[in-house]
Amino acid sequence: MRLFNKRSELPPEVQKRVPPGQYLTEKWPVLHYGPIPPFDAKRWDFRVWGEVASEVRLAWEEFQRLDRTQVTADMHCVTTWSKLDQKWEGIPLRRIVDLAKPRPSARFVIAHCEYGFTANVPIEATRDDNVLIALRANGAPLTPEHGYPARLVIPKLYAWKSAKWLRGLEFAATDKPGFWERNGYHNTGDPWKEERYWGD
Ligand SMILES: Nc1nc2c(c(=O)[nH]1)N[C@H]1C(S)=C(S)[C@@H](COP(=O)(O)O)O[C@H]1N2
Ligand SMILES: [Mo]
Repeated sequence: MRLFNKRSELPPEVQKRVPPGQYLTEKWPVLHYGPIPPFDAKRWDFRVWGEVASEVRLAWEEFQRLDRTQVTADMHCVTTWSKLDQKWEGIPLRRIVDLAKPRPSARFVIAHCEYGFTANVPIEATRDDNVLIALRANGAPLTPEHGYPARLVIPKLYAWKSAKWLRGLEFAATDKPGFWERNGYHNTGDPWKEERYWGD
């Protein structure tokens, strides 16, 4: 297994997929604050609320039966590692939007996770075809440390927006900075603009 480090040593076609200031890794690091939450299929539910025409509450049984999609996408962590060609399988965010029908007043999406962790994005960032709620990664169910049973994946933003152990989505009229966004990380987090920290 090769572990490239310097961006300048990568072949040009790979280099152009690695945003400025990032290093390529072939391992998949684990990064989060706090403990890994336990999963109880009987108590788990997925909720959508806020500026929506129909609130959603799905039990695990129903949630994991929603139609799935597969996405291959690169992953960029603000701590400077990038991992190319992650293979995700899960529920396209579009499917959740169809169920909940956000009102025109909905301008932000707040991901709500176990233990009160949240991450905020402008609603536009959730409209790409490769945004999904992943249940599987690289051919297997998510492992507990990578977000089992479900995590948000928004490939075009730094990976702290790809909230693990996701339990719900809130559509909001006003922005609500999430956990990392309140703790020094940039509110938007576009890796191609190196929006890493407050003031970048
Ligand atoms: N619930 C939760 N999700 C989270 C985090 C967290 O602290 N809590 N950290 C984020 C950060 S900073 C990164 S880089 C990615 C890392 O995902 P991975 O551990 O699967 O590589 O998860 C994101 N999702
Ligand atoms: Mo991160």
